[in-house]
Amino acid sequence: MAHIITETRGFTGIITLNHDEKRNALSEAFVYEIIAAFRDFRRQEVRAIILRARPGARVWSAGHDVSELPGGKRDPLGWNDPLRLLIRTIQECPAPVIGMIEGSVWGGACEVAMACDILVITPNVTFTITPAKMGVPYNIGGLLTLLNMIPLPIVKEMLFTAQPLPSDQAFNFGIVNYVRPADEIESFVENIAAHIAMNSPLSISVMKNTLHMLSSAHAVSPELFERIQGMRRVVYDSEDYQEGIRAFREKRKPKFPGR
Ligand code: KGA
Ligand code: KGA
Repeated sequence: MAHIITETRGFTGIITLNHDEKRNALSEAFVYEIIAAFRDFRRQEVRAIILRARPGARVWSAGHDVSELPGGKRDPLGWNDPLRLLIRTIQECPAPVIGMIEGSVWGGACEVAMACDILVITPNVTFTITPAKMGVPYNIGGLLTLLNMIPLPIVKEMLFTAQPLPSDQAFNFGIVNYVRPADEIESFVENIAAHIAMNSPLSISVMKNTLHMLSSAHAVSPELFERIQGMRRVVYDSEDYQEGIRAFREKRKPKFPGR
């Protein structure tokens, strides 16, 4: 059964995450559905895409499907992990993606939001970045997605405390473009999409692509890359990781030994 709803309005494609029972957790099957929708919209040459949850959703997305994270001794966020595929799909999509967000956003779903080109949120939105709650070493590209949107001291606080960042702070820090009440957000976002659709899609897609290439143009030497991967490996091989994943599955607070 499909867990997303897609719709085209003029030149705008709308993807509505519709798997409330699992709080829109990003399982492999769910992510593949979303990616297929992006592919269809590309074929239809839509000029803007709105990525949203159902009206009134309390959770926009609960992030990575934790039941699908490996038990240990393996990179939980490797190149072809569904979360990584989704992030690249959004970044490589020629049309701007507008994240229309209502409710709480967790873990990897924060990165999905930060991969969007424009963010419009309701006042009840919170962003909570959670790898430290699970002993997960977030991946390099993923940290860069966050860093490109969130000022360094703020992203550090979010990563280290894993506490929610409320909407007004997200707005004040320039992380989101607008905060709008739930009953206005839809027309507000569609209006932005309509403005985009009036402009040249060729000009826009090249500028989007170039901005992405420029903002990810960090030179990392092979040695530095291997060093970071080595540090990450210590974490996903650790007891902390095992305990984090186990605690999540057992719905209890983790007790991290720190090794
Ligand atoms: N992965 C897998 N299943 C999840 C899930 C997740 N991230 N979040 C929720 N679910 C399932 C949950 O197990 C339950 O299934 C159902 O969704 C409803 O959740 O009915 P079942 O089969 O038991 P729940 O908890 O009952 O709903 P709630 O009381 O409304 O609470 C909603 C929230 C979002 C607050 C709660 O579900 C929650 O805390 N979820 C986890 C949020 C989180 O920490 N996500 C981070 C995932 O990690 C991640 O993205 C990575 C890789 N990371 O951060 O590095
Ligand atoms: N280039 C050439 N001529 C221009 C011009 C421009 N950008 N803007 C105005 N003019 C001329 C216009 O053709 C007219 O000449 C005169 O200035 C008064 O303009 O009298 P003429 O010979 O017909 P107009 O439109 O009558 O004045 P106005 O009613 O007071 O309106 C002013 C604005 C600024 C609102 C209007 O002129 C306008 O929309 N201009 C274009 C603004 C714009 O879109 N600029 C972007 C240019 O592109 C650009 O910078 C690049 C490369 N880019 O963005 O990538």
